[in-house]
Amino acid sequence: FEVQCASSDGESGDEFYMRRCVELARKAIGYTSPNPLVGCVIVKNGIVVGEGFHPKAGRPHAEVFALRDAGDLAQNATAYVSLEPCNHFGRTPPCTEALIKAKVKKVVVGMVDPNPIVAFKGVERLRDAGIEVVVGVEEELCKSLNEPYIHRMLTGKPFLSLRYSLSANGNFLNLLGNGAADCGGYYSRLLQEYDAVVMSSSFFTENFKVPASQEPGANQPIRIVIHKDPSSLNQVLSSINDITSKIIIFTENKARTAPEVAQQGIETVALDQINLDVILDYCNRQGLCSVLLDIRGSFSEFEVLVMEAMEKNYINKFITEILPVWNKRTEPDPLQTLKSLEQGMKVLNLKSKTSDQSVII
Ligand code: AOF
Ligand code: ZN
Repeated sequence: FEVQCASSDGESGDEFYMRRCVELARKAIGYTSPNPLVGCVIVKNGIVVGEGFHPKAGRPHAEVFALRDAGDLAQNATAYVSLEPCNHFGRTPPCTEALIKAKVKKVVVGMVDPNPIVAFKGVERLRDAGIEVVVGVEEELCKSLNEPYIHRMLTGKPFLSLRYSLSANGNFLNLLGNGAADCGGYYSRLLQEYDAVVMSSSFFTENFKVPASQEPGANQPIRIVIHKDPSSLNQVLSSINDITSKIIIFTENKARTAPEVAQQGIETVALDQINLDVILDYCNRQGLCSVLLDIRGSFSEFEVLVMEAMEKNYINKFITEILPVWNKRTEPDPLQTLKSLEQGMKVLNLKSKTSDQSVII
């Protein structure tokens, strides 16, 4: 006998189990790049007999963990996977072969893998082996789980988000709201989620604190520090007292040579002019799928990067925090600076684009 539906609101069991896959996959948030987040559930006669998720690049895939968990019960069972099972030898062997060997009867896939080495080949391989395959269950949810991975696969660039705080009268603020303090709230979760965070050095020199996610067991993003003036680099280096993940400082050469790297775990790169393409290429080469451009500290360090991001249409997501303050900003007003650069339209565009993704504190 088979229990078809495990939920109460009349949807099919497929959606229910796929959502469980996504829930499992999310346990590895922050850890899997350049790989995607993937979850897998093995169901037999309406009972979950195995569960697994991909914990980290280089480790086995979700299907392998779920099949191990199910053991012999995988035979004639249905496997739910949030991403199409791979059909290639990467760091690990193909999941299609593992599913075939385990003799599952049916595979329900959330979304096709955009990785060109996989793209439909996994589905075809399973069908060729006589396994029934259903594709596209809870597809939007599965896609939203892996927005950065999909974006990088399709464009060759990391997914870029711009985070900033605004006062009620529309000025950039150099602070976070209480509800989003460094030690908790959405900011902490953002750091957990993103592979890299780009920040101004003034953040360090003013706070003497490296922002770190406080989520339990969180992976810390690579910190990319923008510090234009190499002559004061030592000051920045000495204010960094916590290296829980790699720190890389981008500086400008300006005919003066940057001092030698003073501390272990900190890398410095001197460019003629700091630019986003170099930073994004660096992240891409490191296998990072998502980058958070965090506007705090001195806005002047960021101005060029933000303008470049807007010019080139690189920003995939705007994360706006609007604080209940009405401030008269100290000079120079960054919004005025942008306007004076005749980018008024783009500023307006930036504002309107925030509406559906804003975090309002
Ligand atoms: C799956 N299940 O859990 C994951 C998949 O180097 P590898 O062997 O880890 O392969 C990485 C690629 O495999 C990755 O780019 C993506 O196409 C796929 N990831 N596939 O069936 C999983 N993480
Ligand atoms: Zn696989």
